[in-house]
Amino acid sequence: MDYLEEKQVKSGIVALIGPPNVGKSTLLNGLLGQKISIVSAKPQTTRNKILGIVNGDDYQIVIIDTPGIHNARSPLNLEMVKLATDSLSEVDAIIFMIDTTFPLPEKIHSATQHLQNTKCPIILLLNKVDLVEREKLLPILDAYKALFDFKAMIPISALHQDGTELLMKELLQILPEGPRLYPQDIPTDVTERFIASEIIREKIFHLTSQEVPYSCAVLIERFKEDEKKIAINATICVERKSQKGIIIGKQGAMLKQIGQAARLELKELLGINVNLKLFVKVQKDWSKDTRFLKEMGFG
Ligand SMILES: Nc1nc2c(ncn2[C@@H]2O[C@H](COP(=O)(O)OP(=O)(O)OP(=O)(O)O)[C@@H](O)[C@H]2O)c(=O)[nH]1
Ligand SMILES: [Mg+2]
Repeated sequence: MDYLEEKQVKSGIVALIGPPNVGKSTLLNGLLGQKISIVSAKPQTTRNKILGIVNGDDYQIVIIDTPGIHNARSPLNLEMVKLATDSLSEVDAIIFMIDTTFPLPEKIHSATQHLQNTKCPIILLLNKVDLVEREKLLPILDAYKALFDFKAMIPISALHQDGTELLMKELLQILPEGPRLYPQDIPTDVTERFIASEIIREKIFHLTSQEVPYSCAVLIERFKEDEKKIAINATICVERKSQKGIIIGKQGAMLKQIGQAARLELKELLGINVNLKLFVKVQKDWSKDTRFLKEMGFG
């Protein structure tokens, strides 16, 4: 068993935090070279902690992608923010990411508050620099320098994988020597079942608008693999009857579109044909229902 070998490498755990929609999940997927965390142009896409394990010959960096930190009110959002802030304890380093196109430090004050009590080194990533002119970067860097004593400040483009080498270099300087914490051949701790539910949720984020994606939770009812295919039955839980109509669409058109997009991507990700059946159910006000949230793994 590879992972029990005591070879000393640079190894440690890094929390990836920041406001919603700044590009955290995009960065994680880019560093891993494969998609494990869903991405959308809407804020609050990620709802769970997603662990990505980046391996090299002489390092292993375990990166925790987290939900965006914001001023949450609803029970679901409070749980999401708690997941993110709880992840700050017992890590070797923190990556705090901001979106350089929304650079104002005052706006992200609530997120930086959580950094005050941490003891480990914090790297500031200024993401989406592909969208800003270079000369605009300097004043932004200065503003953040005044706000907090970051170990390093790195402008990057997670989307174009620009600047990520510098990030890796910084992380390797920070991380201690030790044994690998995970086997070398697994990129994540999330199950294929979880990835299936997330990909379906991502398609809902891409294809629907307003409150609808936030009112959807996806439960995998069946996940059965044979030599030729994986059969997946999933239920999309919505909070109200009107949302059920939107998810199903005219003559089932929306549900069909969600199913097709999810099936195609799952086929590629899992490397096998996928037989996907989707159902829609009203689970009244589930995002405020602590019992349901517990069933979903929150709290
Ligand atoms: N132009 C540009 N867009 C980016 C970059 N990184 C991420 N994005 C886009 O920003 C949006 C949000 O990306 P995500 O990775 O989902 O952001 P997140 O921080 O994980 O968001 P939450 O999970 O909601 O907290 C998506 O539309 C991405 O394609 C970048 O470097 N440049
Ligand atoms: Mg995310």
